[in-house]
Amino acid sequence: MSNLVSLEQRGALAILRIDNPPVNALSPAVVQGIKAAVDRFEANPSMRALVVCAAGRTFVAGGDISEFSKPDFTTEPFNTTLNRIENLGRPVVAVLHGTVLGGGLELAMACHYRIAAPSTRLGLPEVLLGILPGSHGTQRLPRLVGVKQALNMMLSGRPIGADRALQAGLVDALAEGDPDAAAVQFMEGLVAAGKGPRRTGERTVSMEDVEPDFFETMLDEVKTKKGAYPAPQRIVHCVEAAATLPLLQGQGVEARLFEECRVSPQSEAMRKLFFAEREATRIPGVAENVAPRPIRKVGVIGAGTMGGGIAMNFANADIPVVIIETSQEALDRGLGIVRKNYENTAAKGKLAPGEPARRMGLLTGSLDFQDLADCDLVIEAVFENLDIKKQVSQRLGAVCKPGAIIASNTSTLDVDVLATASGRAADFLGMHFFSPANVMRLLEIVRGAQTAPDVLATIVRLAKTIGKVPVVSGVCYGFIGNRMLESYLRESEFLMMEGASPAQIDRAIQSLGLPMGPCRMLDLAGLDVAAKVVIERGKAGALPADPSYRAVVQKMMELGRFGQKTGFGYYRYDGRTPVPDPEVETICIALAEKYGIARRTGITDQEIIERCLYPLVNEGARILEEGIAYRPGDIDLVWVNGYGFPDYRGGPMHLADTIGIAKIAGRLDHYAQLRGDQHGYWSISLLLAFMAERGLHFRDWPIKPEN
Ligand code: T1G
Repeated sequence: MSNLVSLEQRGALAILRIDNPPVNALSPAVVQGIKAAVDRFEANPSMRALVVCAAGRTFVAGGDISEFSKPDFTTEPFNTTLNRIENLGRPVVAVLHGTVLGGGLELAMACHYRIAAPSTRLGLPEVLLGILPGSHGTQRLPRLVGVKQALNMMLSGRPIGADRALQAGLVDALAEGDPDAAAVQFMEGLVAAGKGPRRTGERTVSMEDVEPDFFETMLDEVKTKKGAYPAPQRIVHCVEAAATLPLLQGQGVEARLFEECRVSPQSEAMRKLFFAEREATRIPGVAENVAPRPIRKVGVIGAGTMGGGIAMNFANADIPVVIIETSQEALDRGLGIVRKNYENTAAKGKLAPGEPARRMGLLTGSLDFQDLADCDLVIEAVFENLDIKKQVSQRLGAVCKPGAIIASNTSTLDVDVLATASGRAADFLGMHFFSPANVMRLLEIVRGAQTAPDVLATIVRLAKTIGKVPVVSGVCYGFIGNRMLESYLRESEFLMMEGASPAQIDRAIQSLGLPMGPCRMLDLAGLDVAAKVVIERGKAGALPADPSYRAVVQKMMELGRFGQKTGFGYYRYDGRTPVPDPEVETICIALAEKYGIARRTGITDQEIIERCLYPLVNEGARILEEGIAYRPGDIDLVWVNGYGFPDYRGGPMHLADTIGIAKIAGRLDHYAQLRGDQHGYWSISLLLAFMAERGLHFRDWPIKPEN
């Protein structure tokens, strides 16, 4: 037997235990070990029943994702063993705890009975990796819980709790206390009751409450909502096969469609993001075993849109929050918006009825900074102005207790300047949330020059607690995301002055899979907000010596065209619906004339994509060169979780690899020739040039340009 899988006999029972830390992933060795254990069980009739369980913090959390890109990867050996387990002549019970996901739940469903610890979560999250359950999950789950519940679980990828699993018939009992003892007791009960194997595969899928055109409707729905993803449609086909074909034929359909997903570029991109998310928590210079500081109470300065959203994240994680405002009226308004937000979510059935009140109970409003004195972390989310933020940082440095962490939600300003103002630079860092802060998953953590390692480790860990994807950035203008966004917005404005309409620009960018293009995005965020950032940078002398630089957004603000909130910006708005506005073209024609920019027709979508995306990738390479970001994967996480970049494209750096680094470098050079490069907009970063010359890709990271 391998040390990853053991088979122990206890009286008439055999205990098959998987032990492959940290999450008992089904590596080839584990799959081999399970097969060997089943061989031994089959060969030993004195073993009257089999208990399948796992050591450590969780039962099997799925197939080993790191194996899926291997050309010879196959689910066949594991699947054969699953059918053998199901067809055993003696009862088999799976004892579940932790997160029973993917192949782990499929193993459990091949067993005849399932008992679970009350805190167990069960799910088939494969769709989040761009694949579908490939070990009979699409065939056995509908037989156990019905078509609708099964599709809901497989199309959302969300796990369900043990209670719901019990109600749904996915598990047979909840096991309090020692799982082994519970298993022995459960099996002895079975044997005493003379109950034998109960094969899920022999069940038929109940079509009782299923409309005749159900699968057709579902297919249309997923094609509309998730057309760019290979897996959802195939999941519907697999479940339809489960409902209409015998088990083995259904398994055949599943195996074929699983393979189509596995080898798809979309799944490769999404799997890469899975590991990038884990890798992003490793911070150079911060040991993995640094003890985090305790965060039991949080303070938030500012109850505006960002402050309110930030506070909700902590209340959602049961961490009490003090929210500070300058006036009672502002405080009441801010807390009122948070309450409304919770009530709306509950009204949609996404929060239990009592939850809005309970979470509001964790939020305390105050006008007094002294009420922050016992907070472990304080985040300032005041107006994006350097002087105001310096004053607030200074006050926090004075009022916060020793050991408290002080953070700024600035999206652009110099965190080291704010850290110095606080007088506690080692306890200071940036926590850049994205609007709406209670929804967007990204948390850009800005590491100051003096931020202490335990402060970083604390906030990276806290990010996971509040359901965020942490990415650490060094200090520079706009950190990782907004810095790369700058060139993307610059080119979108030049394209408008040259003759492309906002609608054409947005359509071209949306063809990449982004939910909206730059014009619609800024209209939503507010053209006044965007213009003020440019003007502030101009005052700080941080803009190129180009009078036409970001001239369109500044003109829009001048004309009071702030975007959706004023009913017109790059578009005119009919409610929330953007409508092309010929007035914008008039404005751009005038600006083009003012700055001597030639207008032209026939600007292609491809040119728009190249001029918006390639400089963004080039800036990403510069950010890697400077060590502002530690890995290309970190940059991809920023764009996927903060800017709506489609996960099935893996992020801009992954997409650049699929386009080809040499091609991108060539096109940057092309535009430098075509447009002139007096302002360095098209100058190729050292890293990108180095990679292009040597045929390297971002996936070859780490790359040192000098050698
Ligand atoms: N394969 C390989 N490595 C995995 C893994 C997996 N399935 N799950 C986790 N890891 C690694 C992870 O990279 C990290 O490594 C460490 O374990 C701890 O993870 C046929 C084919 C289980 C909820 O999609 O959702 O089954 O960084 O930091 O926050 O149908 O991990 O320490 O080196 O995330 O406590 C389906 C994926 C696979 C579940 C735990 N299963 N995992 O979260 O720890 S497809 C999944 C998770 C499948 C079959 C198909 C989470 C977790 P390192 P962690 P965590």
